[in-house]
Amino acid sequence: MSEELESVLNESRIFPPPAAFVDKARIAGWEALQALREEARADHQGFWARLAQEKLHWHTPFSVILDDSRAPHYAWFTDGRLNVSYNCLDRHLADKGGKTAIIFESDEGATRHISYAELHEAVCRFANALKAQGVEKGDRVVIYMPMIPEAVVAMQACARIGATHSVVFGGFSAQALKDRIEDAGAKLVITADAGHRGGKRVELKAAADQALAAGCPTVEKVIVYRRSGHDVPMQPGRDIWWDQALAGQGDDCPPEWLEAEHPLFLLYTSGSTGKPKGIQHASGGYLLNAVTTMEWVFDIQDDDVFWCTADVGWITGHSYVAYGPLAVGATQVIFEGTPTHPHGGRFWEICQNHGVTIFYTAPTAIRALMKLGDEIPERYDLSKLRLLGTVGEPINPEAWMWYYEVIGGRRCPIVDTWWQTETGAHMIAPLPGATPLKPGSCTLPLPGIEADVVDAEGNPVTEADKGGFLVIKKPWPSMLRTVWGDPQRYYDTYWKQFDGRYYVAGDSARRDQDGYFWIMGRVDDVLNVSGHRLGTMEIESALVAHPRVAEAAVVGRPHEVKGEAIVAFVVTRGGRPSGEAADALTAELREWVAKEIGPIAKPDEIRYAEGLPKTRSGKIMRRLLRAIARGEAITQDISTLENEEIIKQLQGEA
Ligand code: 7RM
Repeated sequence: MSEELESVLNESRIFPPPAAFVDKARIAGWEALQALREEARADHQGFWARLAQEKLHWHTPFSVILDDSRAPHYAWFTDGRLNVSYNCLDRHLADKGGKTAIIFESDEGATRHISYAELHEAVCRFANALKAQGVEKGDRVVIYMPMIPEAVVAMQACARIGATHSVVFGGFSAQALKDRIEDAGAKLVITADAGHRGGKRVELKAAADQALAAGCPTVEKVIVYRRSGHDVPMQPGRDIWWDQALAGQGDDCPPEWLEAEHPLFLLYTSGSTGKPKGIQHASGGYLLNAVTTMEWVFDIQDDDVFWCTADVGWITGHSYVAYGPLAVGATQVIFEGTPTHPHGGRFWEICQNHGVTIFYTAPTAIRALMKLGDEIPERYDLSKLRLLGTVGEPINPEAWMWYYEVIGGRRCPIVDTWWQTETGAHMIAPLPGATPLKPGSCTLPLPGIEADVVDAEGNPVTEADKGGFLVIKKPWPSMLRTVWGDPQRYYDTYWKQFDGRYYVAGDSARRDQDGYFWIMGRVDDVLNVSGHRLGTMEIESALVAHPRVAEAAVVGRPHEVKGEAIVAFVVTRGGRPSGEAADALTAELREWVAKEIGPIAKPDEIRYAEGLPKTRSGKIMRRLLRAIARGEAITQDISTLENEEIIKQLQGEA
């Protein structure tokens, strides 16, 4: 059995930065990027200190750059004081008060423009309302809101007064909400009567009531934003309408000057056990990397219209909706709805109508929209777009090319950004005016980020295209600080594997002959077939390159001879095949994969369904698929599953 992960994906196209883009880019050309990397390599701490001084407003300047005395509980800029909300709002007022901060489009299509001055006023008033409800510095506030500007107002208001927020995605169930409220020990919950998504009402207040009825003893108050206007029961003494909470509150709310390490937020993410982990982020370091990546990776400019489609319930909606774009004084679009309601051109219509210049979304959305055909995006004027981005999972080269050609008109670089809830900001990503692109690769680590691929002993994998563990070898400002209330779990999950020396991302990756990083999937997604370790993503990528395949997920199942057998779950274009048609397609796909990758990667079994089980953020639930492939009973929590009915199809029972 070979120790290494073997890479079988072969992608050789290279796209250098277009000259017209380089001309105007913040970091223009390879040499400019290399100069930044060199600066960081020569003096890691000095590099981050320089940027922290230049990019952030400090009320009290820091003298300590990095405190590693409790490593791997690292702390940055420890004796400095700042306020994240001040950095996102107040500091723009003098020259950008009238500039649009948020262009909001509701599910129904109504739009609102909110200037920096208006957003500042709204945040200050709501911060005063929180204080009036008894929220103090250090208290936890859970935010369970639709994707509306008030969600950002609530987050920024917490940041202003030093309350630590924990946003729970509005698509999560009452049970998931309760678990998170209890783990965080929240004093106050901010929610809405309901949300609107894809023409449907999401009953947020009802779910919050259910969560609170089942426990949550620390919650004293619930503030309810009236989004929908339908009747919801309000519990006297506990529940208060958003407007009532604001009544009589002035717009003067001086920011709390907080230590750089003050916990800005907790964000829960699922781990390998059932209990979600409260990923704890700090203030100064987090905001610094939100800003540097807005500048480096998104090349943000004063006249850009930036649109990150992520919900604020995910880390992407924290760093690239609620904080990053505001910290750099940008104009951004916030959209409440879904990509295909009321029609499959909704995203492209929004890009056209609001003049979006930078568009950032997930591969799952790109593939879903690609499936609808080129005629739809071709109906819209997408000529203002200048930069595209992806995040969340590896993008298969076929989807990359479609995004590049049909959406970007071969004019827009694509930034494939690898990062995690835990990393706070982009870690491995191109700079669009400097880095030549390869479809499917997130390219190279950002300046100041010491990423590497190592073997089981922690030694760098030096051979090209050999896989290994993706690690980060030096602390960086926006790294998670701990798992809330569970420092042991922080150590065990992220540091133990290499005795505290490296941050372990839990992804496998390889580097090609140019040093480019190719993410192969989560470490537990790696298959070992006859001694060959294969990334599931590479087989999936081969499958989706077949014209009949819309989506594919591949998992392993124990096999007596081969170690693992390959089971593929496939969604086809144009209806789910059955009987002889399914058998014929299976034979064809097996040959196809053999041709694309090699006979070793041929799926042993292919099951067809109308969809794949995904979390609400669009990630395929691989542990669930593994259980299904093995014919095991399903023990994992499927309450957050978007589409429960397809389970039967995948089990072969429907
Ligand atoms: C931002 C986010 C993190 C996991 C990560 C990877 C996968 C994210 C990419 C990617 C390949 C990418 N945070 N992932 N980005 N894989 N290419 N560009 O998604 O905490 O929710 O997920 O997502 O496995 O470890 S997250």
